[in-house]
Amino acid sequence: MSRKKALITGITGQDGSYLAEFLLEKGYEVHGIKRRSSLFNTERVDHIYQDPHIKDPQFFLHYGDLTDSSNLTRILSEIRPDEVYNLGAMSHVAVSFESPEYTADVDAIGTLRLLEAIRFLGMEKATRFYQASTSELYGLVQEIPQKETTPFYPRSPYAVAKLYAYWITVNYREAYGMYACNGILFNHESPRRGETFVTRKITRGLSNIAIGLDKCLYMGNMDSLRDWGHAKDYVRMQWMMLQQEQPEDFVIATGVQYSVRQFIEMSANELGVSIRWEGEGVDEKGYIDFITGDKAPGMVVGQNIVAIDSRYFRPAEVETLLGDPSNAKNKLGWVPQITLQEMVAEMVAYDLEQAQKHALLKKQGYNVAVSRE
Ligand code: NDP
Ligand code: GDR
Repeated sequence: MSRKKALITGITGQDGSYLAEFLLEKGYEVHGIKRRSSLFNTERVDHIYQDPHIKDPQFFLHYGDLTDSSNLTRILSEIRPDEVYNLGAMSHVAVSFESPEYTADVDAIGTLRLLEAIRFLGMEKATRFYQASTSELYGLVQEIPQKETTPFYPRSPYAVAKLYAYWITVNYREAYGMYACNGILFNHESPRRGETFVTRKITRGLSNIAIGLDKCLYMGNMDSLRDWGHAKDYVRMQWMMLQQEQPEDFVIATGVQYSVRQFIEMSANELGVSIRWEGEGVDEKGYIDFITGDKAPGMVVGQNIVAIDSRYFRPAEVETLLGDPSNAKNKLGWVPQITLQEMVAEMVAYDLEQAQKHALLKKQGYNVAVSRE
């Protein structure tokens, strides 16, 4: 039997890289679309890159962009994949307020371009389609916890664009009988998470401070509540959703909620540091209460390591998200395997190692800049 072929948009991102690994392990031929950039942008998939000169390669990257219909049509017609995973997106909620039109072009119309290319090529009965939908669709939440039937109320240009993508996926399923479905995924993180999303900003920022490369972490709304899972658990579910008899949309979440402030405390604890909070609202600050162990040689008791900066607040906020994954559990047997505690430990360990490497370079006289958002 010939290998199944998958095409992943957004393969260079967090989820794309884990999904590519997962599908290669399952024996798939994996194709991914990468964007041209002035710097290498394949760091997350370099470890699975295969030299195209080897015999029988299983991993391929194609230049492309979700804003370019002819390019998408050509790639699809050349590969004729069994499964398409549309993970590519301008995925940062705060940035979508700065670039709303581009976000709509990529996240909303980009999805339409892919679906329409599949239909135009007559592949709508052969190719299965996964759309990376999001808990941001719930925005100003209408029900707690949120499930597949909870009404949407998007609160950012990103979420509004994803709302279009959600419904156009449903529409192609109903209109053309396509196997197309939405995974409504709640926040999921990992050491491969982009550095400007809140969890990674925290684990990286605190690790840099622990090693003495930075002084203070500047945050936005720390009262925000999220349902955080691990990306590895969530990409497994993306694949499972395309293996059912009938296409269906699923909520993927852990069913447990924490605040940004709690995530900071958990990350600090991993470094052997306890935080004392003082002040209210935008004047709130986090000081080091005590330190145990030797993971944080660059920190001192009493140091102010967390402060608020109003520029990290959003024009409209999603205050609380909590998913109900019962449907996925009951119908697909999906249960997340990695706990939040384990994930925080993994992320802090990774970022601490990175910080230690940077500190070593700095000690040797190399110029190391700690970039912040
Ligand atoms: P990332 O931001 O890590 O990755 C986004 C990917 O999309 C990158 O590969 C990026 O390329 C690519 N991309 C951006 N713009 C374009 C474009 N114009 N054309 C083609 N590709 C483009 O996101 P995640 O991996 O975290 O998320 C994957 C998907 O799931 C996204 O659609 C996101 O919106 C959605 N989602 C994510 C959740 C999460 O918590 N992580 C939760 C719910 C939904 P490059 O590397 O060049 O920037
Ligand atoms: P989110 O993720 O907007 O939920 O979208 P993000 O990690 O950016 O923010 C989560 C919450 O933390 C608050 N916050 C901050 N956020 C950032 N980035 N930086 C800060 O300094 C900061 N301080 C507080 C935010 O206001 C927010 O409430 C992610 C993305 O992956 C989307 O693509 C995906 O669809 C959703 O998750 C589900």
